[in-house]
Amino acid sequence: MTQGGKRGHGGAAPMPITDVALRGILDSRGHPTLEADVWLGEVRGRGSCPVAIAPGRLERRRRLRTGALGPLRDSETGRLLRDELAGLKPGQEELDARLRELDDRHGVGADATLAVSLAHARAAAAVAGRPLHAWLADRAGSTPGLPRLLVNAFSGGIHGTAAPDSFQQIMIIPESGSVLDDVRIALDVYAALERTMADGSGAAPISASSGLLPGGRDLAWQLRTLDRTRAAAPAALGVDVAAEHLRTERGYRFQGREHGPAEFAALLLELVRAHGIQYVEDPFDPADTGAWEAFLPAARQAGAAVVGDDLFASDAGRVRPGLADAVLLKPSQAGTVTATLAAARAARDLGLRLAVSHRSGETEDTAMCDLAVAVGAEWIKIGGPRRGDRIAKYNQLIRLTETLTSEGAACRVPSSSKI
Ligand code: 2PG
Ligand code: MG
Repeated sequence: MTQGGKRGHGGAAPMPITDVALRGILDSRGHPTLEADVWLGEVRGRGSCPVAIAPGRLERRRRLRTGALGPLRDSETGRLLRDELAGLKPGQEELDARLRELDDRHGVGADATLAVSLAHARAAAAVAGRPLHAWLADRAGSTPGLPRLLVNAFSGGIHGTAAPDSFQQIMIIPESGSVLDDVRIALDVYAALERTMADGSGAAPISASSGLLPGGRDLAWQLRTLDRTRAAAPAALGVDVAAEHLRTERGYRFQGREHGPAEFAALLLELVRAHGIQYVEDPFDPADTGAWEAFLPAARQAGAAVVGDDLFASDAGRVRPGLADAVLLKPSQAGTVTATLAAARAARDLGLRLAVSHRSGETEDTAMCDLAVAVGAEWIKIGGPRRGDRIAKYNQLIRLTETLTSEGAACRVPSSSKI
């Protein structure tokens, strides 16, 4: 990780923070979350924090602020942040260390620290005259690149029901070789699925992250339907098992039965082979490291990449080899921009791949797209292509594609390469 000023562009000296204003806004599920404005002189940056339906137990915690909407400048947290930060001239890393300390000491919450951290990053990028993705890449010492899409087709697990016993997401992974064509493929496949699912009014029910809700149709039906629908399109399949939420005392609850870890692994591998699944996220609970270790070589051999979400919780200190092929990054798990970039660097240092992900409750903030491009993530996961909160991300990715193409940046993983 590089300090501002030491590497290439974006090296403007840190500016003093002149003001910090916190406010309560709504996420895409209509739940309150936090947004922050950070002022560096006349320049304002803004950032907000998404909210998960059921966060993993290892991630940084939000602070519960029931019903806190509108200006929170003079709330306990708002005042504390302003008093502690205004007048400082910190640079991003120092600011983020300070924010972490304020969370550890006063429990301001990862929602407050991320909103302020991101707001500062945006303001600092503007002061340096750099687009956010380029400014973040300067900090991370990474080469920007365009990711492949993970498109939520069917939702289930805890995103579909209070008693989860199936995958949280089944995703299509378009593989045309260009982001714009990938978006077109995603739209076509999704629309075809939507027609299959539509009720009498022509509408199909969707989850918080805009995946289709299969209702009474079981997993076998969903996978069969996906195989048929994408038959003519260059698109692979991925799944988020979100196994932390399927954990029972002796194993995992899946498809109406409890399975021991070894039996569950065998069942997952059978599905990987039968449907050519190329991406498997969180196949086991984070504590079940033995199961992860045994699964990794078998999954690789079957052609799937294993990805750690709740396992690593976007925490550099948790990233270690032998468990997964890739680290999923969620800034709200990490709590600050610097901690997120540190997790990205820890992954790269071990030769692991990266995915950048939304949360089930999103705001209109699109910084996750800039982050994915900045660290050259192999994948980006932004939900199904429906509703404003997800579409805002697709649109930002479309814009970034134009910027990166005109910068002549390395465009992406070639379509021929296996994930
Ligand atoms: C995931 C995310 C996003 P949540 O598991 O990857 O889809 O879900 O925000 O509920 O953690
Ligand atoms: Mg997940």
